[in-house]
Amino acid sequence: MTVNPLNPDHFEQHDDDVAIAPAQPVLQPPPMYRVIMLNDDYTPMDFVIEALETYFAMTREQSTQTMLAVHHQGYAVCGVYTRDIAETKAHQVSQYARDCHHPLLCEIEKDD
Ligand code: TYC
Repeated sequence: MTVNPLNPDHFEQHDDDVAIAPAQPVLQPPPMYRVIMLNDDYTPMDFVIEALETYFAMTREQSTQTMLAVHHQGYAVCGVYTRDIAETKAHQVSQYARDCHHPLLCEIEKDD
């Protein structure tokens, strides 16, 4: 008889009662990054409050408290995100401020 190796009926059985467990992928959570807002002497407080509401979905109360924390302490964390999202938000806020001729800046740092 001709043995066709592509015919499943002709496969030899070599499993010999060995059970093979399906591989369990080990998934790590992604590294997270803080978006930090920096104080300056020129950006109006109302502008900062509006930017925090727009880019970080804060309520008026949250954005006011965060603005005051930046104003008094020099900086505050606006949120913690994966790297791409943190970079995008920091860039959006800084670009919006530039477009409106304010020196407001955000930067990111790794959250550990
Ligand atoms: N210090 C600014 C002022 O007195 C207000 C301000 C708050 C600016 C927070 C930037 O990230 C900032 N007008």
